[in-house]
Amino acid sequence: MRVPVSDVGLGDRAADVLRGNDLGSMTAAAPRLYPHMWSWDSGLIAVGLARLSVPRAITELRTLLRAQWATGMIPHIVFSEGDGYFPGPQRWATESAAAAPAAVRTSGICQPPVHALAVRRILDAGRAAGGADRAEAEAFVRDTFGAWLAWHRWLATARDPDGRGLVEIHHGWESGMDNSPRWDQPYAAVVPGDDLPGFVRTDVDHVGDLRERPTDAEYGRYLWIVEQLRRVRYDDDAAREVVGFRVADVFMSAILAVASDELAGIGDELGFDDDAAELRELAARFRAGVRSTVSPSTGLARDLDRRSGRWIATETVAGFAPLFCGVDDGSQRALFWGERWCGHPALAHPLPPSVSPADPGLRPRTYWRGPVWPIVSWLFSWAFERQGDDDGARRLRAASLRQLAGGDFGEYYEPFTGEPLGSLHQSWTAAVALDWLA
Ligand code: 9YW
Repeated sequence: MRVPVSDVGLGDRAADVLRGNDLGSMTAAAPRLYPHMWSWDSGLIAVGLARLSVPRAITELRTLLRAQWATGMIPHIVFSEGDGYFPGPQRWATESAAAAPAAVRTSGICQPPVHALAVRRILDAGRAAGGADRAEAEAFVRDTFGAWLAWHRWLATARDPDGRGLVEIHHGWESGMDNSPRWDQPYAAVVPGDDLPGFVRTDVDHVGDLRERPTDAEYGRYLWIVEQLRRVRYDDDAAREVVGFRVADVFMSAILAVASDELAGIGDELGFDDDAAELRELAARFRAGVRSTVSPSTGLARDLDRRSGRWIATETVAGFAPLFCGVDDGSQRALFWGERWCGHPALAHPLPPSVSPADPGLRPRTYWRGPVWPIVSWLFSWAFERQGDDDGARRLRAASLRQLAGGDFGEYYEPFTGEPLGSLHQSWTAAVALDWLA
């Protein structure tokens, strides 16, 4: 039987995980499975680090920004010197891209823009601590505001060229929810060419139960898209023409909306009035985009396959994008806590699984096809708190801390048994625990 550690012990163990995965100026996403920096992980890791050391949290985000592309894109992986992860820098070959940074090796796609949430947390933590932390946090925010703004502008232009208020993604990896059933329909149209270079996966060496990971067929499609992007040297305009996967991602759009509000608030404080106004317009545009996707029959938001023009109506946690970004009329909140979701009687903890527990297609051990991801629970608890729903935030926090009480900091959890799965000692899981415990 798993012996729960006390909340105090849990905080110490979470801090140990972040220290153990610290590579100096970046934190590996996980000890063996993911030996590099991932973009949205680093945002959430910085939220946790801000509870331990404001300067270390700042270092994390400065490292990420050193990898920013000239276009404004923040790449989804910043490679460390470590190896053992595939696809690594040789496969991505982003040195051929005109916009890629010269001194840092990166992937050529992006991930959800959660970073402004961390910037706000760092500023608040610095101010609360006072002294040198305050000075450093304020200088950091002033120095980097333009870089975060450029990132949001890139998403709002290169990835929403028609101004619909929906961020277009070119790879399931960009959503952060890699093999979610959301992407099955668009991936079905991705047929790897005969000239796809061969590959040997390394993820399967680090996860004991292969059912937890995507299949080889899924990996073939993932790598075919990398190949398509590599062949056009990651040029934004050319990519839209050639890439086999173009989907308006409703959850990423909701993240861009709330993050733009956070950045607008910081812009106000810095006296950057025009930038703040631009960010608020952007937030309003993406909120309207999110609202426009809601299915009248299920009440859930949908992604839009831009290549086929078809809606993607899967019953996944991403369907709560309107609730997350504050454009819900109350019906999504009821659905979220109801029997098809957190209130499902078979769940080990009342937390949102990646797929509805009432959906017979849920696969309880397979990655984004069923397990509960603590960072997703954290994002909703963050949003609820921001919306003034303290009770909702408290319920997610309490249930998540019970889920994490074993101190393993799993990458994801079996929804019905509560077993930790994937990589243990996952950095962002430890980071959100620290934030919940603060
Ligand atoms: C992979 C690092 C990343 C996350 C993603 C998650 C997984 C990497 O791990 O993808 O190779 O499977 O899906 O959201 O950023 O934690």
